[in-house]
Amino acid sequence: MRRIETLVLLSTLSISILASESSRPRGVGPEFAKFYKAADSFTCISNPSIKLELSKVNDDYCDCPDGSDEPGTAACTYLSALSPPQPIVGAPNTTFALPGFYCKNKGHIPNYISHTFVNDGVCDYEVCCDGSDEWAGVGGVKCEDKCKEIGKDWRRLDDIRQKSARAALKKKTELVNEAKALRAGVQLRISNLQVEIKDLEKKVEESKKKYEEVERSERGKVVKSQGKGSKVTVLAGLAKQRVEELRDAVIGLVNKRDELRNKVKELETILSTFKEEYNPNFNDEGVKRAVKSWEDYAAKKDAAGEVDESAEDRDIEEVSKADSETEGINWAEWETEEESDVDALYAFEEYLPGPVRAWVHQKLTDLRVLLIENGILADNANSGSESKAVSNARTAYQSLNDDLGIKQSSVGDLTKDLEKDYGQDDIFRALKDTCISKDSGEYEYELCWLDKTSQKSKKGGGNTGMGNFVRFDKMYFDEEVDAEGKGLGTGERTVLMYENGQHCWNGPNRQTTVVLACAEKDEIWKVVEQEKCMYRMDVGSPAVCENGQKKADPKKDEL
Ligand code: MAN
Repeated sequence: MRRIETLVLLSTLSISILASESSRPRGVGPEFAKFYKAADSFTCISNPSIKLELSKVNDDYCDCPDGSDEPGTAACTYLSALSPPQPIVGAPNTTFALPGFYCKNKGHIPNYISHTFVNDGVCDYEVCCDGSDEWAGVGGVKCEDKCKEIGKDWRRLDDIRQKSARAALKKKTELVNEAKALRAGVQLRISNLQVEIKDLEKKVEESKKKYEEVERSERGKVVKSQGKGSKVTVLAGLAKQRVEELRDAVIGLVNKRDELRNKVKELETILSTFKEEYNPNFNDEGVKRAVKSWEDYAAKKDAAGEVDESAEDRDIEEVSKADSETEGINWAEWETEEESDVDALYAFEEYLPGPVRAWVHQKLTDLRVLLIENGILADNANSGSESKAVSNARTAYQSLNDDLGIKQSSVGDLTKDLEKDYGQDDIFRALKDTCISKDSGEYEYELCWLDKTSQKSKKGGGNTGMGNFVRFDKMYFDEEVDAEGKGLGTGERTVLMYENGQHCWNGPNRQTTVVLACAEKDEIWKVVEQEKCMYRMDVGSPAVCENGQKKADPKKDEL
């Protein structure tokens, strides 16, 4: 298909301009008619110093440096960018004054075709449906006027396109409204949270105060040990346990000793009997040695005399007795704390009449706190045991404070979300977290709006990340739009950049350029891997439709 260089679609020509059509030279569009009105001469449009006879217009010879004297021929086509450079002697200006050869296209839409294609022997119905570009019949070519049928077909397709464009715009409006509602929802959540935070801050302050008060007043109280007790009491308990263990060990040893003593006595009796009864005439060396050893042992024992162990035995017996049976330690005395003077004062409260009791109690507590704070009394709070009242107050304070922290961080997150770029009209807020997918080649591709892109091989295996959304961008495209309206068309398009996907073996981290064009529904049209692991996704979405936007350049698909 031939590439048409310069085209200007003229769908809004005024009737008055059309009325003067017949008086214009061939190839002149209505907006240039005024330059060709003079009855006696023609002045080059961009070079008013050059005046020509009227017969020089469309005489297939290029006189004006801007080509304006040849609106209906290809004589000046060397002035176009595609023409080979041809230096024109003395030409001050080589910019073409006209956009092209004007095809009236009656029954369809008037259009300009590049002068290059005028009388080139090819019917360019895509642009000139009336065949007027081949007026000279070069090579015998005859281009009949097809504007009626082409125009009819175009209008039918245009009707579909317009309907689709209206539906797309309606969808877009819905998305914008949805995004507005979502934004309002976030704002509402923030303001609700702010009210809750204010209330909570008060409660936290109160509960903190309460906790500190309880802690302070508990400090002033005499803590009656529940279970663990004071250091002395604990020590007394441990000492009592240890003494009992040692006592048991002594008793065990005494029993063992008595057992061994009895065994020795028994053996001595056996050996003494043996010495009395053995036969000295029986010359057995072993027996003689044993008798001799026994005699030595007995002699040594006699020499040492009887050892009186009764005192020692008495001591052991005394130590082995329980403390309650002797004059030993009175553990009960150590195991219960003695009442302090302050305790006595507290006990004294009980004798006071009701109304006075509370007042006196408070005064006593304050006094005790004062004494603690001035280092005169020991601080119960440091004793390691916390009263239930203090721990309850602390838990209540901490839980309110934690709740406050959570709410404050939610407000932070939501505020950041409001500042985040969700595209024009905040529209992608409505699409965020939704995904669309497409089967293409050996992969299934997925696009999750403002989140990530991925591919999944049909042969199995997991998802491969093709990038995470980083930013919006704009890029210019000049591409085709198919009969169904799918394609990027011509113009600046919104682009979503997805970067830092899964690393590509021997390559970069995968990334995807998602190019958006207006469509009735969200749809991935095409995925191409332009370079290794660098993908481009062409996607249709109503989110990028513009009011009055020409959805597709009709130059290719309309005919
Ligand atoms: C996978 C896919 C392809 C990519 C190769 C690179 O097969 O992600 O798109 O080209 O890895 O090794």
